[in-house]
Amino acid sequence: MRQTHHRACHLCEAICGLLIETEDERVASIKGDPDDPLSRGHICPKAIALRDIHEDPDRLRRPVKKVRDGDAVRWEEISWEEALDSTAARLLAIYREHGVDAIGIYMGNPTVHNYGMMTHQNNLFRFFRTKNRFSATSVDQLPHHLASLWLFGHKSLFPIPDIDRTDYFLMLGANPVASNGSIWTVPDVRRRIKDLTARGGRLVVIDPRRTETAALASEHHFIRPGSDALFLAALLNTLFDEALADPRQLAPFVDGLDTVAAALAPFTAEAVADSTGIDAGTIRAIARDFAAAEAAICYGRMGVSTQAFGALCQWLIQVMNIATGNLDRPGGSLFTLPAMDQISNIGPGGFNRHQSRVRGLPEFDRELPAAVMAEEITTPGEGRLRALFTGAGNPVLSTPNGRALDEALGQLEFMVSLDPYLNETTRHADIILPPTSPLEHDHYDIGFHINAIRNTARYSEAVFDKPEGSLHDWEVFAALGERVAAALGEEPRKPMAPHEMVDLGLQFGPYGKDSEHRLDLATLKANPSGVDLGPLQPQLPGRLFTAGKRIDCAVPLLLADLARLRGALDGDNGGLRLIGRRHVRDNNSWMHNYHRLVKGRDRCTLLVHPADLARHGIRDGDRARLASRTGELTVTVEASDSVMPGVVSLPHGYGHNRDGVRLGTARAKAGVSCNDITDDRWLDALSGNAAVNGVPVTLAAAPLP
Ligand SMILES: Nc1nc2c(c(=O)[nH]1)N[C@H]1C(S)=C(S)[C@@H](COP(=O)(O)OP(=O)(O)OC[C@H]3O[C@@H](n4cnc5c(=O)[nH]c(N)nc54)[C@H](O)[C@@H]3O)O[C@H]1N2
Ligand SMILES: Nc1nc2c(c(=O)[nH]1)N[C@H]1C(S)=C(S)[C@@H](COP(=O)(O)OP(=O)(O)OC[C@H]3O[C@@H](n4cnc5c(=O)[nH]c(N)nc54)[C@H](O)[C@@H]3O)O[C@H]1N2
Ligand code: SF4
Ligand SMILES: [Mo]
Repeated sequence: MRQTHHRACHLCEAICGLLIETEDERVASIKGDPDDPLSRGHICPKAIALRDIHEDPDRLRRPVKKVRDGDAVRWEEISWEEALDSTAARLLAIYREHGVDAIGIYMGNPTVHNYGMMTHQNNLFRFFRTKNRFSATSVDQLPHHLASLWLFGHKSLFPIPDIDRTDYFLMLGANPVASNGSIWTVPDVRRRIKDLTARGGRLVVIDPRRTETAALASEHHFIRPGSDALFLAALLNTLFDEALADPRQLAPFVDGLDTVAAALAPFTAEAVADSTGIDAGTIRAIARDFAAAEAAICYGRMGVSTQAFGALCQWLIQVMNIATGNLDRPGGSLFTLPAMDQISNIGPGGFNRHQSRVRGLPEFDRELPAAVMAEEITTPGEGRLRALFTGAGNPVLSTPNGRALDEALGQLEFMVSLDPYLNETTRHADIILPPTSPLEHDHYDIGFHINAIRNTARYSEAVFDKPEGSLHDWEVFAALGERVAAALGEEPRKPMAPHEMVDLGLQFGPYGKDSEHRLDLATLKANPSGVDLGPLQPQLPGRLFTAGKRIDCAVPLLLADLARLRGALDGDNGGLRLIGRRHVRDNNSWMHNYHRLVKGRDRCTLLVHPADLARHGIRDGDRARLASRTGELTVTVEASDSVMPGVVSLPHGYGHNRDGVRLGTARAKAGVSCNDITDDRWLDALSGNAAVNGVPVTLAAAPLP
C-alpha cells in the first residue's frame, strides 16, 4: 500500500518538513513539504539519507555484548532483558564500590535532535549525579550559553538573526550554506541570503576560508584564526570612539556600556589590524555601516566559539547587537516564543560550581569540558572515572586529542553505549544498546523551535511501526531507570511517553489553553505540516531571566579575560593554523556510511594555500605530514586559494579505519580524524570549550612511514 507521511527531518538544525512516501515497509520517496510554514519545501541532500539510515545493514537491530577470546573480540547478540539487567547491575556495582563520580556520562549531538532522549535521560541519570558529565556542548556552543546566561539570565535564551527583515548582516565563523544554520534554525538559508542581497541588503562574512556562504556575500574578509575577539573589540571601540553607539529602545534596561567602552580602549582598529589581518580602514567602515543600518545583525557560530577566545567572542557579538539597539528589533536579533517553551521549563544554568578533579577546569550546567575525559579515566586516585555511559556520541572522533581518549577508553572497567552503530567510540563498549531507527519513532523538535527564525510548531508521527523486540531511546532510559530504582528500593513509577509530555508542554505553553490558539497535540496531529505562530516579536525586557529584568553588559569574568586578549595583540607567530570545514553531505562523524552521501571525490583533504605549498615544497595531491603537539597524520593535500595564507583546513568526523569498526561504506573512504591532532590543552581558557579551530600545526613533505 502506498502512503504519504509528514515527517520533520531531524538530521540538522534546519528541521525541514518532509513528505515521505512509503510502499508497504519500504520508503519510496522523500521530498520537501511545500506546506511547512518554516521550511517551505526546502530540503538538502541529507534528507534522502533518512531512508539509508533506516535500511543500513550495518545499523544494529539487537543489543550486543563484547565477548573476548584471548586477544580476539567478537560481538554477540543478547536479549534486551539481559542487556538492561547487566547494564544496570554493572553501573550500580561501580557506583557502590567507588562512589558516584566513578560513573561518567557523555551525550552527543543527536541527543538534541531526538526528543525522547531529551525528555527521558534523567530517568537514569537522576541516580548518577556525577561530576563527570560531558557532552558535545564543550566542543561546540558552550561560549554561546555563557554569553546568554551572563547577559540574559538563561543559558538557552539565544538571540536569533531575523535574516528575512534585515538590512545588514555581519557573520563570523559560520558557514550556513554548508551547515544549514546553527543556533539559528533557518531552512533554505541560501535563498534567504539571495533575497537579502537582492533587496539591497548586505552580507559581510568574516572567515579564514572563502566559504560557500562567503561566495554569496556582498563582502568577505579573511581573518587570522582566533583573532575575532580583537576584531569585535575594535568594532565596538570604533562605535564608542566615533559616538556611534546607541542602544535605542534598549536604553531603559541596559547597564554597563560605559564600563565596556573603557575596557575596550586599548583595542583600536589600528591596534588590532596586524593581528587580525584586517586593515583598520575596513574595520572602521564595517563598524560605521553596522551602526548606520536601520536593522543589523551580528552573528557568529562554530568558528568563533571553538577557539581560544570563544566566550569573549560571543559576548562581544551580543554587545554589538545591544550597543546599536539591534537586539530585540525586527531585522536584528530577537528571542523566540516557542510553543513548548523549554527555556521557561528548565533551569537557567550555572558556571564553575565545581571543577574537574585532575586539571581543575570549570563545570558549566553540571557538565565538565569534554577535553578532560581522557585524563579523568587514566589518572589514578579517588574520583577516578571507571565506568562510562555514552549516548548518541562519538567522542573518539569528535573531541580534541581523540587518540588519547581512544586509548583511555580501553582502561575503563565498564562502558555501555546507547547507539545504533559499532563505531570508533562504541567499539570500546561492553554492551551496545541500539534504539529504533528515526522513521520508527515519532518526533517533536523540543530543541530547535527555540532557535527558529519564525515561531511554528509541528509534530510527526512515526513513519513505520516499531519492529517487534525493539526499544526507542526513551524506553531504554526508562527501563534502565526502573531497574536502578528497584535496586535502590525506590517505588517504581511509570514514565509518561514523550508525546504526552509535549502535549502538556503545548497546553501550558504560550499558545496553549489560556490563549486564543488553544494548541495541544491534537491540533498538531490535525496539521501535520505544522502550525504557523508568526514572525519573531520584540519581547524585552519581559523575556529576560535576569534579576530586575535588566541587561548588564559589564560581565566581570569577561572584562577580566580582556587581559588575556591583550596578549594576543602581539600578532601571529607566522606558523600554520588548522581550522575545520563542513560539507553539506557530511554530518559530524556519523553519516559516512551511506553511499549516496559519500560518492564522488574524496572530501577529507587538507586545503593549503599555494604560497604555503611552495614554501614547504609540496604539490597539489601530494601526501604530506601534518603534526601538532599531540600527534601527526598523513593527509592528502589540496591546493586552494580559498584559505588565507598561513591557514590549513581539514574536516572533522573522518578516520573510520580503526580496528573493529562496523561501518562498511565509511571504512572504504575512511579519511583521517583531525581530532587526532587537535589538542586537549588548547582551549578557551575562560569557558573550557575546546579550541578545535586555530590549532598550531606544522606541515612536512614526507608522509608518515
Ligand atoms: N552538512 C553539515 N551540516 C551540519 C553539520 C555537519 O557536520 N555537516 N554539523 C552541525 C553542527 S553539530 C553544528 S554545531 C553546525 C555548525 O554550523 P556552522 O558554524 O555554520 O558551520 P561550520 O562549517 O563549522 O562553520 C564554521 C566556520 O568558521 C570558520 N572558522 C574557523 N576558524 C575561525 C576563526 O578563527 N574565525 C572565524 N571568523 N572563522 C573561523 C570556518 O572556516 C567555517 O567556515 O553545523 C550543523 N550542520
Ligand atoms: N575538530 C573538530 N571537532 C569537532 C567539530 C569541528 O567542527 N571540528 N564539531 C564539534 C561539534 S559542533 C559537535 S556537535 C560534535 C559532535 O560530536 P558527537 O556528538 O560526539 O558525535 P557525532 O558525530 O554527532 O556522533 C553521533 C553519534 O550518535 C549516534 N546516533 C545518531 N542518531 C542517534 C539516535 O537517534 N539515537 C542514538 N542513541 N544515537 C544516535 C551515531 O551513531 C553516532 O555514534 O563534534 C565536535 N567536534
Ligand atoms: S537541511 Fe538539515 S533538516 Fe533540512 S533536509 Fe537537510 S539535513 Fe534535513
Ligand atoms: Mo555541533
